[in-house]
Amino acid sequence: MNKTIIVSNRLPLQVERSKDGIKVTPSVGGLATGMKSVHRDSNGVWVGWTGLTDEEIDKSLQTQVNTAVEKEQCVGVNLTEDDIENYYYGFSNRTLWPLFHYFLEYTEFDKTAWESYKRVNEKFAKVVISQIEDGDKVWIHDYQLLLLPQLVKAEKPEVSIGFFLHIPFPSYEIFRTFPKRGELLEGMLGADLIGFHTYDYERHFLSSVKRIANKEVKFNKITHDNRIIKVDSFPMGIDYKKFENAALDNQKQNNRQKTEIQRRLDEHLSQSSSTKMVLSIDRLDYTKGIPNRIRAFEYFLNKYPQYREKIRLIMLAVPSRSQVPQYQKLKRETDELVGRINGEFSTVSWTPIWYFYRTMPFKNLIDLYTSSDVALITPVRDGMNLVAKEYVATRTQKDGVLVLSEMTGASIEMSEALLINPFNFEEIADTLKQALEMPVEEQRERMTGLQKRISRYSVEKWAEEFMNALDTAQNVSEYIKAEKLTAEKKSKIIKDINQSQSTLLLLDYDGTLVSFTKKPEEAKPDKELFKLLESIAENPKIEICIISGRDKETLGKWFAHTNYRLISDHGVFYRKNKEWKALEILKNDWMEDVIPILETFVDRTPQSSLEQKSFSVAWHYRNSDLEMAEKRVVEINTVLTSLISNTDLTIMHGNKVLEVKSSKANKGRAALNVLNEKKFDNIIALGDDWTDEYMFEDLPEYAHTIKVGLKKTSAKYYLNKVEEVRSFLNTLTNK
Ligand code: GDG
Repeated sequence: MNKTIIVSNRLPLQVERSKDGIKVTPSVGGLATGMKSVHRDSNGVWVGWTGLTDEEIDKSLQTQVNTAVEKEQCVGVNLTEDDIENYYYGFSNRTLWPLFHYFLEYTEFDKTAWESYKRVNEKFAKVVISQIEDGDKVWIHDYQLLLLPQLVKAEKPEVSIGFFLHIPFPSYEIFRTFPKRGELLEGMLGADLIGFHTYDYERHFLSSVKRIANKEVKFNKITHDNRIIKVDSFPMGIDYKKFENAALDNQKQNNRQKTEIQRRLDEHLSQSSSTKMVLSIDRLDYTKGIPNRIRAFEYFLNKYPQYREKIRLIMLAVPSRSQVPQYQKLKRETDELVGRINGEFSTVSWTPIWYFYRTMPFKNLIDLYTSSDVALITPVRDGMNLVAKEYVATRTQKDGVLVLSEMTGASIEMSEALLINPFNFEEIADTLKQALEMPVEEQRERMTGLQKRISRYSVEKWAEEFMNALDTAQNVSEYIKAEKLTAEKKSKIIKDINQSQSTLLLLDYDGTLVSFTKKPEEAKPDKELFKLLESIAENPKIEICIISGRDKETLGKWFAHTNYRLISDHGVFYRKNKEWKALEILKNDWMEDVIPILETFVDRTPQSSLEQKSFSVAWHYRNSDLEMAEKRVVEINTVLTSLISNTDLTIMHGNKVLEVKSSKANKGRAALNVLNEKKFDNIIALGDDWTDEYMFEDLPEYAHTIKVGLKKTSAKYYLNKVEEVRSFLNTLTNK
């Protein structure tokens, strides 16, 4: 049975050394719940670090650890102390985390940490690859493993790989500052499906893919390495039922069953009917906007003194990454701020902030959620923020107000919350007042809307949708009807050559026989290509015809020493027996109107250029910023369409080139011209471009039409790249 291999930095379990050896406790976090159906309920495997370094597990314990972990359907990746220092605390948390959360000033770039990150991603790749069997799928999680998709894809190209980023993907302007930006993108592009929490992160990623990696992006699909990679947003949900049920249990408990914290909370709330509690829960992380929140709370107490002694901010800050200096600094800052405000405002019976710096058991978490009138969640940047959703799930009476930063991914789905800008203290203070004074009917109305959405899109649903999308992601037949030119099909073509009298071999040039170069004039035929074509031409049953958009001077010069048929300028000129003739009588007086217009686009689009041919003008933008160039293409279309409306001119969109030419000439008409002249009972045609589609469409049914690259086509077959074309042509030589 096919399985899913889940990969994350940490395994969803705690491994501890105990007196009797090794103790493994499964953790019950949101991710583990979401993955349950693909992990526990099927024969899935989870690959990740156990939490113990190689130094902590001596050799004698290793087998015990492996066995204990295996029982939980997990496989450990062994990491050393040095790995944790450099890959985890170093590159992941001192480089990627701040960079992706827009904290450029905190982003350190250290070569040793980068090398370690690469090495550890390779360690993960080894373990993942060792687990893969035919038909398996791989789902990789988060920023610690950005290079892993490509490492796995390189070894196992047939395996379907999904990648999900739990943190924001920053805008191009931020991402571009990073020295290893290209490598990170290449790493991610090994996946077949790339998921983000929100459309904004998706949009930022696609922009970097276009502008840094120079890949073709159409809507949410990237063409790369002859694969189509799907990018989509999947807002992660929570285990809604778990939180709702825990809240219901909390209400049912009698005084004896209550926790110490619950009793203290009750005590505070019973002081008067106007006593209110405001809650915040987060890891102590600089992205969570903790100092802003405390300062805004201070501002609130000064602006609305009537709330003193009536409200209390309960702040649970969970220790996190305390080895990293910025986190130590944040801890000091938070301690000082809480101390100062409590010192300034406290009375004998009231302290404004209750501050807990620790983790709490789940039961206490529920005590806090269910006892708080307002949740005040103010991150300055947060991929999603599950705390906001958990608060909503525990409000079984449908009361309570969520005040949420608009910088969280969650805010996009939670429009009934009171949204705030975490940098605007005035707004936070006023919104907090609005929340505290909100009529119950309005609270219920807002909470009902939130609960409907959050309960529907639970973490299980999130995982299910991602897996469904992964299933269809690799199914490229959705877009491409052509079949792969397999060895079997190649043999059939060769058989047809042998059985027929004469075969016409129509070959496009750029992108088919040679790869694209930065400058079109550099893509000259190489020695090997000449040799290959000569060997084919030795077969008297095959006639070669190069059919290209290049001008006749260039083609004529390059192939001067051969006797191949040549068709140039997209079908305007035809060379046979070394004699050129015009297939179409075309004018070019329109150029004086079109060229000045295109020149204004060259001036406004850096790195683009104009090529004037005998009967067409081409605007090349392969070296330009693709995002900008694509906008220009739309503009050019608009400007030129009205100009050419009563002419026989047409605008053609090639591979990073836009060409204006007469519609009277095209490769289809030109190819038919050759066929009218001589009877060929077998035809093979290869091309990569949009312009070759005319040829594929117009050729008789018996032609073997072959598209180069994974693109929409009317051709029957496809090959991936120039190298594959050459290897196919080589089979035609019989050598
Ligand atoms: C990253 C992204 C994205 C907190 N304190 C305690 C405790 N928690 C639990 C909460 C919640 C989780 O931790 C925190 O999740 P968040 O989503 O709020 O934040 P990050 O840890 O930064 O997570 C974030 C997330 O990944 C998922 O993709 O939403 O944007 O930064 O579930 O309940 N749990 C217990 N005791 C505590 O003291 N038991």
